[in-house]
Amino acid sequence: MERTLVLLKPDAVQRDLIGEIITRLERKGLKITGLKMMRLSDELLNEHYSHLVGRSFFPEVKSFMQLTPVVALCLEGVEAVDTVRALCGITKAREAAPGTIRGEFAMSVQANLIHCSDSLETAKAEVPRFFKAEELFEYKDILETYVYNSS
Ligand code: IDP
Repeated sequence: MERTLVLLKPDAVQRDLIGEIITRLERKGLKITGLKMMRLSDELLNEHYSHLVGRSFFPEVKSFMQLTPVVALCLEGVEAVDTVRALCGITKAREAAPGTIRGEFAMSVQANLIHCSDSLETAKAEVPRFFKAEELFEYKDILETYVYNSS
């Protein structure tokens, strides 16, 4: 099982798409092991988007991510990182594939609704960045047998 981090960005919150997006992730078979609403501090955003520090649009990304609280999720599943990435679609939302979250609901590069970890290594850093150990839960999902069957 892998864990991955998802953030529902301020445009998802403002556009009342929280439920729609979580429903898609749940229905795919991903297990929610952490879920909360939070405001992102400057410090947290500098760390989270450290690969964008120095880019001309970085200040805009930061102020955009602070427009409203975001919804943070930790999702668990077999190959969860790549699976969630595929469900989200590419960064430039208007070119994201139909059927993906960004492809179905967004047109912008910046306001693209959702963040998800881009690799297992990143996920291992991002989950504890947003969730304390006591905010993550282990429980038995009775549908798991059917979600994966044998593989
Ligand atoms: P990702 O979110 O698809 O992994 P990253 O390259 O890590 O993409 O960029 C992080 C976020 O920064 C994007 O989701 C988007 O909101 C914003 N961003 C990326 N490139 C641009 C840009 O050229 N202009 C404005 N915002 C951008």
